[in-house]
Formats: sequence, C-alpha cells, structure tokens
Amino acid sequence: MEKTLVIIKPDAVKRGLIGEIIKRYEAKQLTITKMMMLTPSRDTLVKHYAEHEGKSFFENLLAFMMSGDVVVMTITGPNAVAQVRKINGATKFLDAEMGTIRGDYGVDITANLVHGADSTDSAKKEIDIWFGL
Ligand code: RTP
Ligand code: MG
Repeated sequence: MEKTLVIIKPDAVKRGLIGEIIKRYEAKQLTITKMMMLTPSRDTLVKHYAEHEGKSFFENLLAFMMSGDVVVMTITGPNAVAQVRKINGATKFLDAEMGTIRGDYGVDITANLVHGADSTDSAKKEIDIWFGL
C-alpha cells in the first residue's frame, strides 16, 4: 500500500470539477483517506513548492494557488503515486493524453487542475506540510 498527496487546484474547484476528478481516482480503486478544503497560505505553498523557488513561474504559481479554495487529499492504494500521476496526465495540457484529467479539461499551463506528489518521499513531505498544519 502506498499513500500520495493530491490537490484539486482552484481552477478545478471554480469549474465544478471536484466530483468528476475524485470519481476518476475512485474508479481505479484508490481510496480517499483524508480530505480538506481551504484557501492555502503563502507559507504553506512556499514549503510545498520549495523545489520550484527561484524559477520564472514560481510567483505566478503561488498567486494562482492562493486565488481560491483547493481540496487537499491523501489517496491510498497500490502504486498510488504513479497511478495518480497517470490519471492526472502530463503537466502541460497540450502534452496530456485525452482520457487524463489534464488532457480532457486542461486549457492553461499554470491552472492545470490537479497536483499529485511525484514520489513516495515527496508524498511524505507534502502530507506533513498540509496535514501537520
Ligand atoms: P504538480 O506538481 O502540480 O503535480 O505538477 P507536475 O509535477 O506535473 O509539474 P511541476 O513541474 O512540479 O510544476 C508544478 C506546477 O507549476 C506550474 N507550472 N507552470 N508556467 C510554467 O512554465 C509552469 N510550469 C509549471 C503548473 O501548475 C505545475 O503543475
Ligand atoms: Mg510536481
């Protein structure tokens, strides 16, 4: 069993896609084991996106993530990290295959609907950051 951290980003919440997105994880027999809704603070986001600090898109990304409510979840199941990233699709919507969340709904590089931790190590850190609040 593996655990990962998923965020439904503000664009997806505003577009009314929470149910549609959760349905896709559950359809692959992944289990939502924790869930909360909040507008993230800058502090939390700086920790969450530490690997991107200094990059050209960093401030833009933080402003976007603070623009509204997000849904933060832990998702549990076999290969949860890789399964979630496959369901989410490639970062850039034009590269994301149809049938993935970003392929089906993505129209913007920054506002790309979902986040999924990229390794079990990242997942552990991110779960601490969000659920250790
Ligand atoms: P995520 O962390 O959200 O699951 O996405 P990812 O691993 O596929 O992408 P990552 O490289 O970690 O980038 C984090 C988020 O930053 C925004 N981004 N904007 N303007 C740009 O060139 C750019 N590049 C990345 C996206 O919101 C991306 O998901
Ligand atoms: Mg990432």
